[in-house]
Amino acid sequence: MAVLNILRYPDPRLHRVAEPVQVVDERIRQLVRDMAETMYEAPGIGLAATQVDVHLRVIVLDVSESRDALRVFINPEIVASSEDTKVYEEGCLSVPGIYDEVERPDRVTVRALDEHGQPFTLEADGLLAVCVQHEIDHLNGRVFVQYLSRLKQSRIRNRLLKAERNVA
Ligand code: QAP
Ligand code: CO
Repeated sequence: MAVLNILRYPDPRLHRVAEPVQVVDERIRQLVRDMAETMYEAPGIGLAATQVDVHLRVIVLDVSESRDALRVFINPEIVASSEDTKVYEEGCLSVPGIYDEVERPDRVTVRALDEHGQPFTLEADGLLAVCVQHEIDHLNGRVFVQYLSRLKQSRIRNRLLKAERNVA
């Protein structure tokens, strides 16, 4: 197991579009274990492979209070979304210290493969629905700040670049 390095906005690698997983093999299961360890250590509730600079369609998330309900999504696809939307204050391990409101469909149906390559369908609402949509966005090269105004995006970019300089 290993804690992986998390890319930080505005790293251009966060905007790469991830490739589908061809075969769910031991290499993918090792990636899933490392991503889960990285998410729990952070701590966070969701992590996409893009955030650890692996451009494959793999997501881990755990929205439980008890931190013992890991969910794995390989090649996830949103097959249905509700008409009604909800606004939620989102954050991101790649955008530390920044939280802002994003409006998304309230409920989504997701199809994916699990870590054994078995297909499943999940009907998600609440925080799970927000999180799975946020993580699928990462696989498509989209970071939640891109839903905010240009002004907010440039403030966030400048704040994080400044923070990066201060640690170097
Ligand atoms: C995505 O985000 C998410 O700024 C997962 O300093 C977030 O795990 C989906 C985190 C909210 C839905 C709602 C953020 C940790 C963790 C920070 C995370 C930070 C430390 C974010
Ligand atoms: Co994120």
